[in-house]
Amino acid sequence: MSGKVKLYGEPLSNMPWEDRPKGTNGPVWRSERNPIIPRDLLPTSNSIFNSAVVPFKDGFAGVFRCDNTARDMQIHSGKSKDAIHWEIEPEPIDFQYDDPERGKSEYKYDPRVVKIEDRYYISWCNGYHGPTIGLGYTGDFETFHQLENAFLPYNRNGVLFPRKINGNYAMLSRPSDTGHTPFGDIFYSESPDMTYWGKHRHVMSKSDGWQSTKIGAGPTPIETSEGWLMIYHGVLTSCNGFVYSMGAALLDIDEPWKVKYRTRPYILNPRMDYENVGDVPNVVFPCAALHDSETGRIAIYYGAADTVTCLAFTTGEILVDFIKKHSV
Ligand code: BMA
Repeated sequence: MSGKVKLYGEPLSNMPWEDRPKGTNGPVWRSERNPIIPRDLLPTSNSIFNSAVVPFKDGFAGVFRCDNTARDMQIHSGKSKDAIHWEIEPEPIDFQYDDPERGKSEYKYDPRVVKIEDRYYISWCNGYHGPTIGLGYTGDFETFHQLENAFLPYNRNGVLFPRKINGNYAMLSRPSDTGHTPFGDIFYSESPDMTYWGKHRHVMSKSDGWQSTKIGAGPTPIETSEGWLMIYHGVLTSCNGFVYSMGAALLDIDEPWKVKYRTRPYILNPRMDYENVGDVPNVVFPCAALHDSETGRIAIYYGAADTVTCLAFTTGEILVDFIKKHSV
């Protein structure tokens, strides 16, 4: 790639891309095709948002948050040739498990997906006597296996790193409470086996402005020559309710609980109609990012207004430069 910031990982020349529109200078710009997934792509869906995608074979696969018209929250798998037009399975993912207690799930939402070695791991917010972090995996996006919940309730926004760190699997999460949490910091945990999680470390707290109420990790962190690039959401409490924006930070490669830089301004905030109007207004909520190690291009997938799924673009060079120049 050009410039000096290197994104590690596989080349991904078939990922979606749109150049930054002339006359704009923000670090992240929206797809002109937004929203790429309408709320009613499935006949039974009330909304499809806060969803995750990964490269798969010669195309892409994903796990989608589909709230149905009874307002049950479930996750569905899907496939795509171009990562823009999606075929989503009409039925929720039917996880396999041998211990019935392990499979208990009152609801599932906000999935993330990451390939680690030869498996695609899925993390989501799982209802088990309150929200906690559900974990599962698949090799083919046909058969899915459910693992133990990573933590006790209450926890949300569990995001796995794409490789082991210090010999262990690693995850970011956001301990919380039973309801629509009015607080929350990001923590880091490690596991030797994806079952037992420990070595918990505090990563970062809420700050001021757009991230003054709570924060939570978003897409799988991207390994770069400048540290782990973590895109996250931050929440401000306005007199009209919560406002969800997007920010970014650089974490130490070997000790990711150490924050090197973090943006004081947001990198994207709700300002388009599809972000300001919907089931929950004023929300941009990132859950996935594709990147191409050759060109440094990044495509961010985010839910808008808890209703539809959208796409935005940046590059490693532009985003890392912005984070460093505008750090808290
Ligand atoms: C959070 C989660 C997200 C949602 C956001 C805004 O607590 O429930 O799924 O997008 O609230 O409603």
